[in-house]
Amino acid sequence: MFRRILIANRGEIALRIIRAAHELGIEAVCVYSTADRDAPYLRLADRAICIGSGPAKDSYLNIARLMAAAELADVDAIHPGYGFLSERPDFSEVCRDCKIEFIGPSPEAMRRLGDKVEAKRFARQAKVPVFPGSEGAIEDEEEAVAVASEIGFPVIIKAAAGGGGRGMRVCHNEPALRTNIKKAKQEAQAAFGDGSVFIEKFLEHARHVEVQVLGDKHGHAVHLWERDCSMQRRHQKIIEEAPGPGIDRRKIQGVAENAAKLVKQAEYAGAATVEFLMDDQQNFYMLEVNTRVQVEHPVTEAITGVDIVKQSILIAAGEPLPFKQRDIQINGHAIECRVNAEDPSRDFMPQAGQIETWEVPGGPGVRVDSHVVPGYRVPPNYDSMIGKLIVHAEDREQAIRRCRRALREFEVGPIKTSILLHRQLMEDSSFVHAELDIHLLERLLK
Ligand code: MV4
Repeated sequence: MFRRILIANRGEIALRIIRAAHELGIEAVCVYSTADRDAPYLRLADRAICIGSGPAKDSYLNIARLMAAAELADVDAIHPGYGFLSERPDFSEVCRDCKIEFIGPSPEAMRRLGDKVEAKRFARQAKVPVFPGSEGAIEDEEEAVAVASEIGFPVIIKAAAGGGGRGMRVCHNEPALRTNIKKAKQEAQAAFGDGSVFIEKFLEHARHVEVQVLGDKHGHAVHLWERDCSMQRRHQKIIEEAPGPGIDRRKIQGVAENAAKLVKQAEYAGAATVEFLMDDQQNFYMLEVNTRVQVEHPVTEAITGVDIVKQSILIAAGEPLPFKQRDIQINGHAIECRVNAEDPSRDFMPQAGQIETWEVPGGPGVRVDSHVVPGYRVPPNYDSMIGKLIVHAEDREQAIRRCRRALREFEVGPIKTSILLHRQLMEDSSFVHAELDIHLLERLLK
């Protein structure tokens, strides 16, 4: 087992990883930028090392400085959290070269599943459903037109190296496809250093459903069921819940089991999320695989009782998964509300500055994951998420009631946050009736 790990991240996820490490009897070393120097969670770390200035490229994205800190602190492993370097195969590779365990997949497994064309190949092999479309990357305009005439319009062009909504173009007819294919390739080359693009059938109305998987280093993988993450704006999720409301359990069971098979066949060790769109007939189509722990992991922890962050550390240390698929049962319903330092009434303008009031809810079934305390200053350099409220109850209706209650208790000021919006969403009839769609939130905001 590891003696000491380094956390290559900040904020709530750094604190979440400190807590998991300490429960495992592992020392936690944090790194921080000068913008985070006064952050109180650093005092919970066994050691905190300054690695540079506020801009992420000079600190949390700077591999050389992170490796220097890891060497200085003599750690056995590095947890990347989410964002920053968490999905960079070159970082996983540098860790391996330095004989420091990367708490996440090998660079090879990360490359295999991080590339959307490759991931689709693994999906087909594992009988994970994908959208009809090109088998691999599209080489030229004629090939694109041929595939489109087979699957029919509308189609979507995606970058193999893209993700999270970057590098996509929807085409409704052949002339549009012809003009867009060249542009998409150039754009992908400029943005990701890889001009590979592929096309697939475009689905307009859908829900975003994702399956949590854990794979170990002994060839085992289990799924932890699904989350619905349809409540999003501009590819930023704002509410996530588990299990997916109204989803046929037999159907999702088959999809989730094959998602676990996909992860196993990719020889992937660590936490992974297989993302899907689900249409109104509850057909599933895989979008991509996220090769990291996700912001929304706590709703899955709530319904399964599995500590995903602890498991990710144990997997990296070479431990076999301590449970079988049949041990993973769903208990109740969980909802997560992301608390962002943003003003929803001003087009979600980021809010930096001092938080005076920070009164968090408590009581049965309420969890708040946050590094904020009264007097905390939100630095302007990073993303605006300052915490997460996670509620757990016996069913969705009770979870919504509990969520409303917790949101009433949650007071933050003077900076604006998404709490007021969450209070409104918990009363919205479409949300309450689980009439979910990836465009619902943007419709409600109009
Ligand atoms: C799609 C799609 C419709 N049809 N693919 C956006 C993020 C990236 N992971 C894939 N995305 C989409 N891919 C096909 N074939 C619609 C989206 C999409 C979306 C997906 C999930 C959550 C929110 C979304 C918002 C807009 C578009």
